[in-house]
Amino acid sequence: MPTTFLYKSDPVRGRQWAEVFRRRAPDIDFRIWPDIGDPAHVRFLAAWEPPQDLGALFPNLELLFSSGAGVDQFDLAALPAALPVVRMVEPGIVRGMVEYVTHAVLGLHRDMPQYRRQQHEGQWRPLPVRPAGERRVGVLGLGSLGQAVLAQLVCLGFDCAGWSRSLHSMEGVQCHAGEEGLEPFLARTDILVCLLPLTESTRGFLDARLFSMLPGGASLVHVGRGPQLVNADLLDALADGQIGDAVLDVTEPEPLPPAHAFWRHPRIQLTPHIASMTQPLSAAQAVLDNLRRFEAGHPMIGLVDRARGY
Ligand code: NDP
Ligand code: OXD
Repeated sequence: MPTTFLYKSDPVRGRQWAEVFRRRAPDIDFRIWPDIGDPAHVRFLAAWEPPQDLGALFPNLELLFSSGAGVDQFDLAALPAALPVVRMVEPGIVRGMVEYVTHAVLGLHRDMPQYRRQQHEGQWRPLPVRPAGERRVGVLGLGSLGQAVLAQLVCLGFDCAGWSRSLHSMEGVQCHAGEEGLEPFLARTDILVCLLPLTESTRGFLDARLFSMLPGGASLVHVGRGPQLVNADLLDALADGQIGDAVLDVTEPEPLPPAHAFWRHPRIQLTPHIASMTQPLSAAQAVLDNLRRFEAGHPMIGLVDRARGY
């Protein structure tokens, strides 16, 4: 039976995936939704939003790839129980995130938000420069993105720590884990970066309780998912100075309604969920490498644990 790889995401990027498959895997019939061909031939699907009722639509589907790093857009409980789900781990998305977070952390470290406010008020007022080694950066989430970001921040000389569900070990990074590791991790964090996946345990995680465990005036860089942040708690923490500045790439909802308080807040910098994006050429190659692993019976990179939700 012929093998179809079906792509259901941005069609412009899909055409770049098609070119990689044409060169590297001419044996696979690569198709872009809605041109599905014979549904019985579809063994592999890459999607941001998969179609409803996958099991009935594609009876021979063997793998579902997310076209992005997150899988929270999938209703995991509604997918066929035995279908393996694989998130996107590819060098392009990692590089983009390293650039974005490094830029945000350096900006906060060198007081750029404060200088912008001063410029607005016509004030020429130098602030003391603190060496990077005296700035404590903490990253929530030590997955493929959190670890790459930390490796770069360590190179820049920041005092770095990370927090995850299970305990990790990273050169130059103080690693903490689990509920008992959260308080000591937050207590030593001047710039907090959130790179957690959205799951039932991380929804609403960035709230008043968490902010109260940070040193007063700490900053937030949020690049995980909007629903992890309790918007009203951030506004309160900014109002009372518990949080000094926030850089938000993700919000709930996206986009924010025109009257939302975040748009014009003097201590919030917003970007429209662009911290990082899957790069089509390296993504198609990473997916093909995973397909080869799957066919050889080897573990795939980025296989989702459906019970954990990431
Ligand atoms: P990974 O799955 O590789 O890593 C997730 C990390 O979070 C792991 O270290 C995991 O711990 C930790 N974690 C998960 N749940 C918990 C929890 N309840 N308590 C403590 N730690 C937890 O994900 P990636 O690094 O690839 O991506 C992270 C997220 O970044 C994505 O899910 C997505 O939401 C976001 N993202 C945002 C983008 C943007 O443009 N803004 C672009 C790409 C991704 P452990 O290691 O112990 O399993
Ligand atoms: C992703 C994203 O998960 O773009 O890839 O947020």
